[in-house]
Amino acid sequence: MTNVAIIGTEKSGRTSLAANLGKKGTSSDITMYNNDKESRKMVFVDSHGYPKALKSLITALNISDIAVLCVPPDGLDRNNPASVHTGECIVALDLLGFKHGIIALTKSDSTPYVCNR
Ligand SMILES: Nc1nc2c(ncn2[C@@H]2O[C@H](COP(=O)(O)OP(=O)(O)OP(=O)(O)O)[C@@H](O)[C@H]2O)c(=O)[nH]1
Ligand SMILES: [Mg+2]
Repeated sequence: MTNVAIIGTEKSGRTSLAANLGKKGTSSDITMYNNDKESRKMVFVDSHGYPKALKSLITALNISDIAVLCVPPDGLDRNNPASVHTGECIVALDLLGFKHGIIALTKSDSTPYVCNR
């Protein structure tokens, strides 16, 4: 079984991604989305309580083998107050020793690409 943490800022598309990858199961500080269809059983762990509850992020990461960091179009924009949580997620990944992972550019259909330079 492989557990995959789905993390990121508020409204970064975490639940939509997890719900597309698995079937909703147990829910507490985190919500499990199970996928038994592949040869390897997968559990996608939605850290849905974060950023309100830091515990949700830490629990999701602690029980997972790999993490997907959801970054929406304004997820690294300094004018977006929520972007600090993208940074906090990166620090948490580093402190918990995640050496590899996936960055999902979520909601990429919602904003046309804008280059300021
Ligand atoms: N346009 C667009 N909207 C999306 C996409 N994914 C999610 N959304 C919308 O973005 C909003 C937030 O998505 P969620 O999946 O709830 O994101 P979340 O990180 O779980 O949000 P919270 O748990 O409420 O913090 C919802 O209104 C979704 O319908 C996408 O790929 N494109
Ligand atoms: Mg959610």
